[in-house]
Amino acid sequence: MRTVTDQHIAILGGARSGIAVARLLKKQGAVPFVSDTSPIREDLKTLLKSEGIEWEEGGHSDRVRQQASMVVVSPGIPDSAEIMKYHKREGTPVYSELEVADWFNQSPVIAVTGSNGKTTVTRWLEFTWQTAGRDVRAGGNIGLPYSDLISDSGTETTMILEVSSFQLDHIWKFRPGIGVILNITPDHLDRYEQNFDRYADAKLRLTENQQSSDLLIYNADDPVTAGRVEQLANNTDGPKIFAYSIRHEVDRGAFVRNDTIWFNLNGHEEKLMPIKEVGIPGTHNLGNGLATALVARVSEIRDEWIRESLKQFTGVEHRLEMVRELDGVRYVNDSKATNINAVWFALDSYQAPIVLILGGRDKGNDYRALNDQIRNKVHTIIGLGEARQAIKKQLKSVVPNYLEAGDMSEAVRLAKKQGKRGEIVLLSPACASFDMFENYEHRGDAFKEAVREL
Ligand code: UMA
Repeated sequence: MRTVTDQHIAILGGARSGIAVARLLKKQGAVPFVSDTSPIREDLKTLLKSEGIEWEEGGHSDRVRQQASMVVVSPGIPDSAEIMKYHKREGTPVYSELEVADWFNQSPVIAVTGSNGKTTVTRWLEFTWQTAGRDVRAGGNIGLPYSDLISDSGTETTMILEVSSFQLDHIWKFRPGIGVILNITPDHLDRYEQNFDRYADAKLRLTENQQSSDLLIYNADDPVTAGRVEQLANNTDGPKIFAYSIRHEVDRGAFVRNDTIWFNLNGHEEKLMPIKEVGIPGTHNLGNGLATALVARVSEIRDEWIRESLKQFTGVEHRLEMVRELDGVRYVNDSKATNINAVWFALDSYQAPIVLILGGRDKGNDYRALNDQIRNKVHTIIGLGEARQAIKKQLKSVVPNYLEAGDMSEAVRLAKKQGKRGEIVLLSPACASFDMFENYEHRGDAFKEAVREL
């Protein structure tokens, strides 16, 4: 545990991460000061006031430039922000909320990263631990900051964290006992100078402080992840590496043989269960299930609880979430699909013809990566939000019917006109939500409300 008593710490960003870490630091005896370029929510200001934490809004003043011994940065603030450039020039120590929360954590940590599926696996692990009757907290990028989990957890608790590249950008000593890398596909390239290698480097930081008593679990079916992890394999001081694959058998980890999930641990093979019993559909979810099962198995959760959890888990909100069936058309909310790869997997999960609602804040996407899936399955695309122009330019010639909507309710009404019995209306935007919504949850809720009003 690190001592921060009486230290003046500048917290950049007064949203969920900033408020949570300010409160944690205050409890640890520090003097945090929260600063945001935008207005801070009233309820959050009330909370800060009640705990004696000072703040400013509408800009970063000299107080967060000159009077701070260290800075904690929220994940949403890019290194290109003027205040970040200032602290880089000055050499001020800058840490992410993930790093700082970890200084005060006593629980074993399982950290899950990847471009897609990390919320599903984080929640699935939490569900497995609950099924086994073990004490567990889940948080991180999932929406509940790590800092908020510290006060009511102890050495018997397992801390399961969804970790984003933004949170890893400013770690120093963060060292999960078990690290999980699900996949690395293009996302957030606007934050990494359009450089995919830099984004992959950020993801790999999950394991940079791991030691030989730690474990790293990775998806051997994902070429980028596998390539990166293979480079680590020769490091004798590094973590023990386990793989999972739905395509081939692995020497150490989990795999599928004759439609059955198997473990291979220390040269000993064990059968777990038939894949048809896994509760949520889609081949990518079989991979997520394997990741979950393997993490649980190496954490000494009994196979009967792992089987139960793999059967009973129903998935997460805003991720291929079935909202309603109306006139034979299924409406599916996949608002959490904020990159191209996630949309590819969403389209891959269905055999029926699809009306696809796509768009939001573009992150430098190449929508043409969806061409094959669209040609096979999608008869109508409804473009939404700032990305409409880019989508139209790249996909209009690929899809039979291209339409545009001004808001979510119009998009859903247009989709209803286009969707026929047996088909699917799918919101799977491939974009961030911030052009029209507070976050992807807000966007998913708007979709669900519009669908329920049909
Ligand atoms: N701001 C400044 N100065 C600047 C720029 C911005 O003060 O120069 C302010 C903004 O006005 C804003 C704050 O900084 O108020 C940034 O807050 P934030 O965007 O980091 O918001 P939080 O509520 O703290 O949410 C963050 C994560 N957000 C992002 O990574 C963008 C949440 O992940 C996470 O759930 C939460 O911490 C708790 O850990 C969301 C996300 O979209 C779900 N993540 C990305 C993803 O999943 O793809 C990575």
